This record gives sequence, C-alpha cells and structure tokens, in this order.
Amino acid sequence: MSERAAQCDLLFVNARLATMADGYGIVDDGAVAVKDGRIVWAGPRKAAPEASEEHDCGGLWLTPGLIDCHTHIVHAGNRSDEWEARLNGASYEDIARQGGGIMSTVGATRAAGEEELLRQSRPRIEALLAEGVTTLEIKSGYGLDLDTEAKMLRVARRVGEVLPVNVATTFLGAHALPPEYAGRADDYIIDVGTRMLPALAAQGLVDAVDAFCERIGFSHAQTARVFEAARECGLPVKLHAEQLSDQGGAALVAEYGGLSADHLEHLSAQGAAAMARAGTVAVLLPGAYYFLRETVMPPVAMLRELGVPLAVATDCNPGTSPMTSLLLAMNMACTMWRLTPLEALRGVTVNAARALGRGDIGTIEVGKRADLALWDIARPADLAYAIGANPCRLVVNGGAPRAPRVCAG
Ligand code: DI6
Ligand code: FE
Repeated sequence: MSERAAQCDLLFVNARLATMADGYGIVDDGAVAVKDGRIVWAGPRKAAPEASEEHDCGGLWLTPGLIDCHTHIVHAGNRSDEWEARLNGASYEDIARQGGGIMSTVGATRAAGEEELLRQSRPRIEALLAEGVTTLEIKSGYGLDLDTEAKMLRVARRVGEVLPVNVATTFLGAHALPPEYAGRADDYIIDVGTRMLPALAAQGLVDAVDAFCERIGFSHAQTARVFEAARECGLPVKLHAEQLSDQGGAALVAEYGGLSADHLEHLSAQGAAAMARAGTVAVLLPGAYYFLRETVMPPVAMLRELGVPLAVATDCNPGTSPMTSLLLAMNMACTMWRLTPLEALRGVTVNAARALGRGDIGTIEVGKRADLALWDIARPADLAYAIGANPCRLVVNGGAPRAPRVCAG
C-alpha cells in the first residue's frame, strides 16, 4: 500500500458529482474519498487518492445527502377523518367542537407511550430516508406540557439512534395553547420560557427553539419572550412566521439572529430586508400551502433579489402537510412558486444545513460529513422535475453506504 492509500478508507468512483459547493458544483467523472466518516477529498477521478476500498457508482449522480429542515414528523394519531369530514361539508368549527384539529393530535400524542410514538412515526421517517434524506429536523409541539414535550424530544433523539439519520431537535412548546391554559396565554408562555425550556435544555434535548407567531398562535410579544428564554439557554431560534398573516415575525426572528423564518407567505418587504441583513434562511413549505389551498404565495422573487438563502422542507404534520416526500416538496416549490431546480436542490442541501446552523453537512466538500445520495437521473434538475419518482439508488451516512429503503419489513 502506498502512502497515499492510507489517506482514505473508501473511495466512491465513477460518479457524476453535484457537490453544491457553488451552484450545482458539477464534476463529470468524479470521485469522493472518505476517512473516519468525513470527506477528505472530492474532485475529478483522475486526480483521486488511492483507497483500501473502492465503490463504483456506475456513472450515476452523487449529491450531498438531503436535509429536511422543518418537520413535525414525531406525533401520534392521524387526522384523515377530519379531512374527509371537511370534504363532506363539515366546518372547522364543527370539527373543533368535537375536539378535532391540533388538539386531537395533542391528545393522541399525550396518550401514546414512547415506543408507540416511535412505532407510529417510523414509517413516515423511513419514507424520507428512502429518498436520500440523511438529516432530519424534528419539532416537539404536540405535547404542550413538560412531560409530553420531553417524550417527543426523547423519541426524536431515539430516531437518530435506531435509524440511519442525523436528527436536529427543535422545542416548539409555543405551538398552540394547551386546554389547561385556556384564556391564559401569557401564563403559558411564562411556563414555556421559565420552566419547560430550561428543563428540556438541561436534559440535552433541545438544539433550537421555535414558536408559531400567528393570530391563531402566539403574539409578537409572546414570541419575543420565548426568544429571550432561548437566548438565556444559549440556544438558536427559528420561527413559523407570516404563514397566514403578517405579524412581523420574520423581522423579530432576524433581530434575534435566528437561523430561519419558515412559511413566509405573508412576508413584508421590511421583514425580508431584516432577514437579508441577519442572514436568516427562508424555509419554504409548499406542502402546507398546497394542502390548505392557499392563494398568497411567498415573495420568492423579492427574497432572491435580496440574496436571502432559500430552503425547502416538507413541514410533515397531520393537520396541514401530511407529506413524507422531500422530492415532491422540491417539485411543488418549482411548479407553484417558480423556484429553479437549482434553488430547490440547494434548498434541501446547503441552505437547509444553514437553516439548522450546521456547517458540517450540505455539500460535498473536504471536512464535511460523508452524507451522500446516489441517483439514477439524467441531470440534477430531474430531482425536482419528476412527480412521484424515486431515483435514489444508494445513501451514505457518515461514510457508511446503505440501501435507500431501511424498512426491515
Ligand atoms: N403551522 C401549521 O401549519 C401547523 N403548525 C404550525 O405551526 C399546523 C399543525 C397541525 O394542524 O397539526
Ligand atoms: Fe411547521
């Protein structure tokens, strides 16, 4: 073995690379060298180092592993019954009176044990993993009490242990007002900030803090209190902002140096400018827009012009985006909102990494984690182009290759 051979343990060869380092970052006959789970070299095959082991990619396209940077994928129960009732003419009020809506998911999630919560969430997560997802953000927010929020976050951490995926957890205690606090939203926010968040953070369960700033959620002032509490815990913030109305949430999260402002259909020019100044990522969630049959689009052209990084995610949740395909989210963002296929792919790789504050993933570059996906496609635009296709042929997590489907049966 030559000295160079010792430089890497595994070399992916005969791949067309979309490194996403700059634009698509295409390398036609490329190779990627991996050592100890990290990328130690990437470039044209003819200049590649030697390795103890080679993996022939058969001329397929290799991209960074995909990143779903906004999900509520850990939850119990299902709301297709409400959805069917609404399509048969029932009103939201009828459904709410029968204990439906977000509170039905809260009830089911509170009632489920940890194993059961994992069992119900697992097929949804496996669907994402089959499409080349290697990092997944998971929010709490269907517990709305300390024990259940902790349970959701523990299950989220366990997902990262039992399945081949990196998990980033987000505490979303300020998602909705629990029935125990009816008429006392300020008291609930105090509980979220002074008791729940510090306790969960002390257990290492929280990577970031989120809130739902909306007329039907929490006010600008209440959201600011949650962000103050996050700052005291040394945790980064993100926000469900401007989904249904303009509450000035994007400017608020930008003021706190937030990682991302998500949804943004009703974003103002001032909000967008504040995000641009702060480097806050715009996370676009086409699944919720589609499922709610919204008509006001996020101001993509304005965000693009201001240089705000765009990310795309599933928002997987039982009420407004029962979606477990990140490739479909890419297609929807292009079709409905005119993102380019390049923007869509950057939105689930390099910019999604940024929305999670993760500098170690999202591109194929030296020093990054060896999280990769191999695709049987003609060109990278195919990932956003095809509806319902899954051209993923191999996934690599921290240097370890696996089949796209992880389901044991
Ligand atoms: N915005 C939404 O669209 C979802 N949460 C949020 O903050 C709704 C979640 C649900 O209905 O279960
Ligand atoms: Fe959401």
